[in-house]
Amino acid sequence: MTDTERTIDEMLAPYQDTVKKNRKKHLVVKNEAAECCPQIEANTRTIPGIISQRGCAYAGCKGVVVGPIKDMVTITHGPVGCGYYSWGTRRNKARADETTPKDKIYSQLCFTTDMQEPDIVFGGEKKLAKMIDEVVAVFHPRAINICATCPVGLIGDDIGAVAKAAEERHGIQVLSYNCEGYKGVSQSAGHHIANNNIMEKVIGTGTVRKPGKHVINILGEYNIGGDGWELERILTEIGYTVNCVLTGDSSYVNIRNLHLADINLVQCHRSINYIAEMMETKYGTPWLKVNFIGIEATNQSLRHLAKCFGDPELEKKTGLVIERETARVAAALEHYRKFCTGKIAFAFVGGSRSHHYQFLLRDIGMEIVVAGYEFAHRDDYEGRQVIPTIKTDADSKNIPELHLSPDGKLYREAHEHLGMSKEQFDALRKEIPISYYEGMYPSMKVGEVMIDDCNHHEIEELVARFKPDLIFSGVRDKYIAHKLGIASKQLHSYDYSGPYAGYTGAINFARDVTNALMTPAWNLIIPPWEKTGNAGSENHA
Ligand code: CFM
Repeated sequence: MTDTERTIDEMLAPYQDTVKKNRKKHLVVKNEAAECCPQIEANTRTIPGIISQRGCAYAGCKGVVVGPIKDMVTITHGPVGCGYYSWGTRRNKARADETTPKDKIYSQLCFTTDMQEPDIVFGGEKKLAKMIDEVVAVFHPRAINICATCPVGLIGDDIGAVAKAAEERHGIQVLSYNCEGYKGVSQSAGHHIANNNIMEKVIGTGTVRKPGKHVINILGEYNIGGDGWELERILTEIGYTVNCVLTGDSSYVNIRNLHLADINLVQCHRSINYIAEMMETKYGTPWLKVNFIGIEATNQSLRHLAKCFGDPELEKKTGLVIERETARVAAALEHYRKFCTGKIAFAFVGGSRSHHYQFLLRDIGMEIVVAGYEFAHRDDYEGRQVIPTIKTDADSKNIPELHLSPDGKLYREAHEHLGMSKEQFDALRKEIPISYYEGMYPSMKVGEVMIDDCNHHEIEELVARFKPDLIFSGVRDKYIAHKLGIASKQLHSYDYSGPYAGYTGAINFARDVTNALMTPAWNLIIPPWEKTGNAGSENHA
């Protein structure tokens, strides 16, 4: 038994037997002997009573996928808290949209029906219909999203019928999402529900392909702290036309034209792989897994993308941009690397960043030794090849699966989308990750830990064993780290900083990490028990 395996046994020791058995399955310590990733349990219900870091289906649908679309108004049908706490709290930035037909848009607009007790007793459909009318009259959105919260499903409000009637009254699309918070086991269910609706109702309804030789979409990039803008800067310079970033700084008008692009890049696999896969089935659009977090990772993703078009000019320009940008940031990174080398970190984030940031941290000499996803699925840890073997349970059966078939008019083979022969495409598939994600495991080093749906107790125990220099997390666990006397950075919101993607992002990140590591704050704080030497005798009055 290794030291780490012993630590994990000790960490699980205080649990009851059933809890211990359950939690053990959510952990993998990378082991030299294992050729491929051992099976990890993921996307299953958190044990009641354990406070983990997860959110709800509504958060995944409204907060993550549909809320950021800037020319749609999103209505939260529910009590005020769900709408209030999901408005403006995720840093998915958007530029002003001055192309809207009547009113210019300066911010993503979200409203709530503020359900009260009478609405719960007598139903909230009329209130919702009235709100849609007001929203149309005042804001003239291109389209509307209605997101359900828990009580809507419990009392049986038919938001689909309200949406349909409103579409007829106003002549714009009104989409309803049955993303009641209790659906599934986490926000992951909400991603899926949002993906389904956008796929079924919006993608494919447009007819305008943006001008340009190589038109691409970036899926699963939410422009947190401006990440998406950094990617657009790089990709546009190389010669691509970015049709749409889904859904960071995205517009309904561009989402309608998603199917007219040549390829989908997938940054966050967890939240958007459904659309990538469904578009492949329906339109034949190929997708490529990319990671633009880290210099080497960005360079590799750009090289892979360039290969997809068999265009020597594009490959040449890609090489030049990579060379220039890598050189531009080299000195700054070298400076920060002096402070960061040899330091270790934990990362507890949703469903993709704990993997993506491993590359950027290695660029500055650091290592993530414990990597946790809140709500990822087995494929995000083990790779997509395990998807056919994943057992569906009662919770996942709650989420509808769309079974699509190729579109009679719009379907084209993947190689046709990329303007190459079938043979060329088959050769390409062997070389780069087209329609494939290998998951986090191959990036972990021996002795490092992958942990699913981690909780407060486990974080404390892992800290005691590994003594990390920095903990990357969200706002809820940031202060656990601080109370343990360890620097912490939010990897969801970037603590008001960013972008962290691409080249410019790498410098911002290295600077912020260096500041966090070098602050003398942790040595200036003396906990009361160390002052007195006796925890029991401290007088807190
Ligand atoms: Fe994808 Fe995200 Fe993430 Fe995610 Fe999220 Fe997020 Fe995240 Mo917070 S879509 S899975 S549901 S990369 S909001 S932008 S940071 S938990 S790791």
